[in-house]
Parts: sequence; structure tokens; C-alpha cells
Amino acid sequence: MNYKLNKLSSLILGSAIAASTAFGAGTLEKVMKERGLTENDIIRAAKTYLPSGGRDEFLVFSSGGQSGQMIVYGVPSMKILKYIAVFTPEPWQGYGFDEESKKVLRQGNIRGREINWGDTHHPALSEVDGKYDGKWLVINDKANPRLGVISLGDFETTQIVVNPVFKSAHGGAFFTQNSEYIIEACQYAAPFDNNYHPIEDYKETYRGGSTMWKFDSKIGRIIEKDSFTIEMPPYMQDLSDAGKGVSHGWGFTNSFNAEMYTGGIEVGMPPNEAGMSRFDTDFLHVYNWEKLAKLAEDPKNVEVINGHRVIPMEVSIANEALFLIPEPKSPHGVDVSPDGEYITVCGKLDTHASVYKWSKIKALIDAKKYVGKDPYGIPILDMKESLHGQVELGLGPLHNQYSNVDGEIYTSLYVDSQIVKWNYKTLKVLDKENVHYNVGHLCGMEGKSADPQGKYIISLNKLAIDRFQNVGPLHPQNHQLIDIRGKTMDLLYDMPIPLGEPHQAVAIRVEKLHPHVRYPMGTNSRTGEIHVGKTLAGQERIVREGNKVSVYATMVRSHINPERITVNKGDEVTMYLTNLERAQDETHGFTVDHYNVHASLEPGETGSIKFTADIEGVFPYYCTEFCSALHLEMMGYLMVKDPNKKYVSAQRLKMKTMTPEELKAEYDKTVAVNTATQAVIDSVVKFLKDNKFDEHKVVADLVTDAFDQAGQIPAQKKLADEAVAAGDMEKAILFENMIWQLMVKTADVGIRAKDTLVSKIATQKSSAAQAGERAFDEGGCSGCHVVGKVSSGPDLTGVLQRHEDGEKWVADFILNPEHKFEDPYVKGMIDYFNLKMPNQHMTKEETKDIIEYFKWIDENANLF
Ligand code: CUK
Ligand code: CUA
Repeated sequence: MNYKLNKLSSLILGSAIAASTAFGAGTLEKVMKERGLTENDIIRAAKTYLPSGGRDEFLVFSSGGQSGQMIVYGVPSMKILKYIAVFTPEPWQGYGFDEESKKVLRQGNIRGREINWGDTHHPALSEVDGKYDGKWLVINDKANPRLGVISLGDFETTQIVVNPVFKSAHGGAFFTQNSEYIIEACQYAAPFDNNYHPIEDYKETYRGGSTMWKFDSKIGRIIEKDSFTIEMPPYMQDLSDAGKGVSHGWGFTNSFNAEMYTGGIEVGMPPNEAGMSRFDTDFLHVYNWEKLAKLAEDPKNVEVINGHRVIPMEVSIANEALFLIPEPKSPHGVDVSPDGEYITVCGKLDTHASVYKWSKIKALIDAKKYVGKDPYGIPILDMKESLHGQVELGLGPLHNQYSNVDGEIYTSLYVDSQIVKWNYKTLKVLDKENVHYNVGHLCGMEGKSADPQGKYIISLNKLAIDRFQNVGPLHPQNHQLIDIRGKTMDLLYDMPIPLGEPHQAVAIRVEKLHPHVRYPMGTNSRTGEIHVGKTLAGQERIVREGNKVSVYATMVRSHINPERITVNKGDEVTMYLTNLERAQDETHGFTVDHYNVHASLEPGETGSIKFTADIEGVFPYYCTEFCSALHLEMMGYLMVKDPNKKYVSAQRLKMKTMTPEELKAEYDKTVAVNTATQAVIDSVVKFLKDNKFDEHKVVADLVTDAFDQAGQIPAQKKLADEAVAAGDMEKAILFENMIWQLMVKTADVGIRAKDTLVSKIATQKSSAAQAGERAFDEGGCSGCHVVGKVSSGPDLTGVLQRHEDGEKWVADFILNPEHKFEDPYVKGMIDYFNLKMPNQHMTKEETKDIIEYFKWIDENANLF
């Protein structure tokens, strides 16, 4: 091993391991060579690698862009964990295919029209004192001005609200510091009413604004009737941020068309892009939402448009609650610092970032020191007097994130394709890092909260040119993870996002999240309430009222009850489905073929699907998740018959039936199998009890799940015995079979519990023992030897004790088996197994490691 590699292994593996010979001249160096990896690659890999079963430190919620969904992934591993369906149907989650989620999705209808996509831009996490509380997540739809609310209890969308006055909305969602309101600013100015207004009347009838959505943090719902909109000039409001700390109670929204230009290429006018960027400055809107919320309570201060309260500009002006400050033209991001004192605006077309200071702005407002008024009479504050300063960053600065270091800020440079680290207090540029290419937003770890965590910045890039395998002209977009712990930034990892263009992403420490593993039995996951269709075992039924058929069904491994449903053509069928499972992750899916319905039912959940049975025929329905060994059997039939047709019964086929003796023999055999299976379960239970399973919560949970299944056995046994008493052996056999099914499921979870318990209580393997286990498995030993069991070779538990000077004896035997074939003990083994141990050509190192592995086995012999 060369010096560099030696240094490297001690870096990665810790000195203890490097000092030992476990990884010796070998494995790491070999892998690096084979895969063409450099030392830096390996360090970066080690920084992001998450071993199997490991957990990330942060979760990121990223906008899914035009997919209308959200993407959830971990940092630093960048492993995608979930898509959250928000504005777009998503069949796996049943979203848009079951009745409960359809209700949520249809809250997003606009003027009676179904909208089945969204252009998601800015997710936001609910806050207490400006810090994330891990409870609620919201995201905006720019194209169809809406907000979606997601519960972090189950990562499901529970509410969609439509902005009643905007025709598009970009500057949202931004929570105020105690989640009192969510800011959603307009984008393209348009009339607030739903009528036609000619573009020539733009200045008079088109408007922008900022909607303050009232949020109830306890229930996680936007309260539409308590929300209001602050009318603003048609300046094309863009991004926003809520003040916090010293600036709490205020909102900030920038804009990009102070020119109020309206284009007209088709009539010979220069295009929008020229006319909308003519002035040197646009306007940052500064408004006192706290004051305006109080004003909105008085009906004389508001105009009601489309049933929604709008505060006219005159009212905001008269009450000194709305101001403008010039900002460099066509800006994009506006970001309030963790303490609320500094407000950074980046000017896409300007190479500078402008840092405004809240105390200066506030002093100008208090002194009523204005430099003028805009055409609508809104007071304008002096730009220079509001500024803390400006700093030249590079081409196309867009968005900012903060770190845990005081004054440290990270800004994306869209045109330069760089991230720049600078200090908004000292106005000094500290470092730049190249990204690939055209970065939009950045995501810091809690980087827009009052409590940024530092450590990483993610660059959310629009282009992924040359980064990934070509998958056609539409490339994935690229999230790049950057380590910001050092003096300079270090790009660690590229993650392609194959779903849509992501804009903003927000990250939160995982310890702040506490999602549930199951629902209280019968929960409607979209409302959090108990579902009217909740059905427990024994309550399954089919109810008919005229042409309405309601099926109250249950699902549990591995059957759907009922299994046969016959309806008339034209009936309106509603199926309420309750997943009776308590076991973690035992989801059952449900569909009726050909009827475009699908539900995903998590343990304890009740959901429903609804359709008109308008085509005649036989339609299998089934569980769509491979939930158990008998998942394929988890099915039934919907039969739709035409009441106006006459059906002729089929001639019954003659089939051989079993004799009473044959039936008795099958019954006895089935009972015997069950008795033997019970013995296996008993032994697992004994092991679990002997090793105090209840001291380990994960294991105890699994045992509960196992007994959930076992608990159903007595009822089935009773039915089997009744059938025997009634002389119906056919039925008795089937019930005994059902018992076996329950036993298998019990054993399945029980063994999982046992394995988990073993991993909890076994002693830690040394790195040499780990290397030995790898050599044992990969070198072929495990082909014949199973630890704890005699298989095609002897059990190796205790092998080191079987011979004098055991370690040397075993090592010699591994290195040179042939030399011992005449040894009487070995001879006996060869005869018994009818097999000679082959020479696996292990190295001395590997042999030594294997001996360490055997020692570990002996230490834990009682567990195998
Ligand atoms: S926007 Cu996408 S890069 Cu909608 Cu926040 Cu700036
Ligand atoms: Cu339930 Cu498959």
C-alpha cells in the first residue's frame, strides 16, 4: 500500500482500522483502481454514503416544478424517499383515484374547471419563532394561483386553496414567523375580477398584490374567510419574504415591471423583455401586514371581490402600511436574514446584491421621510438611505440562503453558474464554487429560518448538460450537494431529478419530524377524522338503496371481505375499504379492473372508491401491493349484470368428489402441519422472551404485529371445529388452512423480530471480524457452512474449541485442506458429509480475519 492510500484509509476508516491489517493491501485500493476513483472521490463518497439501514441528518422538501408534486430526499445521501402528490393525480398513493383524495384535488378547481397539474415553485415549512416546527408544509402553484397544504404527520396533501383574485401567483409560499399567515404574492398583474378588461386599461384595471392566507397551526388548515389581499400596483410582484425578529409583522415583495409595459409584438411594439427592463430600478414593496390584518376586520376598509376581502391601495396608503423602495432592475430573490435586520435583494440583470437594513427603513418610515410617490400615491423611500450596502457578486445573482455563521450568506449566480459565499454585514466576497449549470435556487439546511444549521448547500440547477447519460433531448435537472463546513466550498454529489424543474427546496433536521407509522383504526387520512365508512372485522356488508350500492369492506392479509359483489348495470357503487392491519408498512392497494379507480390503504386507514357500473361483465378486483405470500389470492369479483337481460345458467360440469376417508386424511394432515408450525412459532417466542425483546422498542413493535396475526387464530379454530362437528370436512380443511395462513404470517413477522433482536444484542463485530465475514461469504465458505446449523458442511459454531491449538489448526486447514484429509477427525467428516472441503485459496490475511469472525460467532453462539 502506498503512502497516499495509507493516509487516505486512516482518514476514512479511522486510525484504529488503518493500523490493523484488516483492509490490508487491498480491497479499497483495488476498488479505486477498478472504478477509476481518485482520493477526493473517495472522501466525497464517504461524506455522502449512507450504509444500508442508515439515516440522513436532514430531509429536503423540493418543489417538483411542472409535475405539480413535491420530492422528498435525504441529506447528505441525496436518496429520494418520496414524491408527495399535491396538484397532480398520482396513482400509487391513490391520489385522484380514491374519493378522499379527489375531494382534496377538486378543492383546486378554478371557476368550476378541473385542473390536473400545477407549476410548483416555493415550498415552506411552518414556523414557531421563525424556527421550523416540523408540522406543516405548503407549496404554491404559479400557473393556477393556489396553495397546497401537506401534513408532515403522513406526508399527504390535506388542503388546496385557490387564490380568488390573482390569475397567477409566484411570491409564495412564505410563512410568517409564528405561522400566523402565509404570504402569496401575485406574479402577472391581471384584473382582480373575472371579467374582460382591455389591455389598454392596464394601469387602471390590472392589479398585483400580496395575499395573506390565515393559517391555523393547530389543525394545519388555511382559513379562507380570515384571509385577505393587499392590493398593489400592476408592477409584476415576484418573490417575497416575511419579516422576522426585529422586522416581524412586515412583508417584503419585489417586482420587475415598474414600467407597466404591456408588450405587443404582433402590433409592432418591442417585446415585453425590452419594455419591462427599461428603467434602472424596480420596486421593493414593504408592507405592515400585522396592521393591515387589523384594518381588514372593519368592512369599510375592504372591498369584497369574488367573496374575498381586498384592502385597496388608498387604505394601505392612508394608514401608512405600504411603501416602495427602488431596487436594481428586474430583481429576483428577496431574503430576510435570520435576525430580520438585513434584507438582501439580488438583481438578475445587475451584478450586485443589495442589502437593505431594516432599522434604516423603519427610521425613514417613522420619520415619514419620503422621496416621492408612485403614480398610485404610494410613498417611496430613498434607496441609498435604506441600503446597508451593495456588493458585486457576479453575473445573474438570484437566490440566497444563510448558514450558521453570523453574516454568512450564499447566493446563486444564474449566468455564471456559480455559488458565491459572502458576508452581508461586511459586504465581502469569501469564496466561489462552480456548478453545472444555471443554478436557480439554493437550499441551505434550515437556511431560510431563524436558526440556520450550515453544513451543506444544495445547488438546484436548471441544466444538467454533460452530467448524466443522455436520455433524450429532455434532460433531468441536477441537484448538487455542496459541503460548506470548510473555508472553501466542496462539491460532493450530483443528483438528477427526473420529474420536473424544481425551484425552491427547504431542508429540516430529521429529529424535528415525527410522522406516524399507522393510523387510528378507520381514519380518513385526508381529514384526519374517523371515516363514515370505517368497517371492522365482522361488520362487512353490502347495502343497497335503489340503484346505490354501498360495500363496507375490510382488507387484511390476505383477503378482501367480501369476495363477491353482484350489482345491476347502471348502479352507483361505493366501496369503503378499511385496512385492518396494525403491522408497520402493511399497505394494501385496491382496484376494480376497468373502472379507473385505485386506492392505497395504509394500516388503519379507511378510504373509498366510487364508480357507476355502466359496463356489463365480470371484473376482478384485487389488492395491488404485494403484501404477503398469498397476495395474488387477495382478490374478488365484481359481477355487473344487465337487469333487462335473461341469463341462462350453465350446465354444471361433473367433477370427481373426494371420499370421506380422503377428506379425513387431508384434514389430519393439515392439522399435523399446523401443530408443527405452532412449534416453530413457540420456539421463536421462547427465544424472544428469553432475550428480553421488550427492552427494544422496534422489536416489541414487531412482536405486537406478529401477535396481531396470531390473535385471529382461535376464532378460525372455533369455525374449523364447528365444521368438524357438523360433519363438513371440506369446510373444516379450509378453516384449518386459514389457520396455517395466519401462522405463516405470525412466523414471518416473528422471525423478522428475532433477526432484529439478534442484531440489537449481538456484540459488535471488530473490523477484522467484518472483513472475515466478507471473505467467508465471498470466498465461497458460506456455500456449505451455515452458522448455527448443520447443512452441507458442519456448523462452525465452536469450531475453534474442537481442536487443540484451535486457531492454528483451523487456519492451517483453511490454507491447506488437503494436508488434513487423513486426519481421523477430518476423515470422519468427509465420510459423513460425503464431501471434501475444497481449497478456496484464501490469503493469510483473509484466513486471520475469518478466525476473528469465528471468534465473534462463538461470543454470540447463544443467538444462532
Ligand atoms: S423562482 Cu425558480 S429559480 Cu419561481 Cu423562486 Cu427563482
Ligand atoms: Cu394485500 Cu396484496
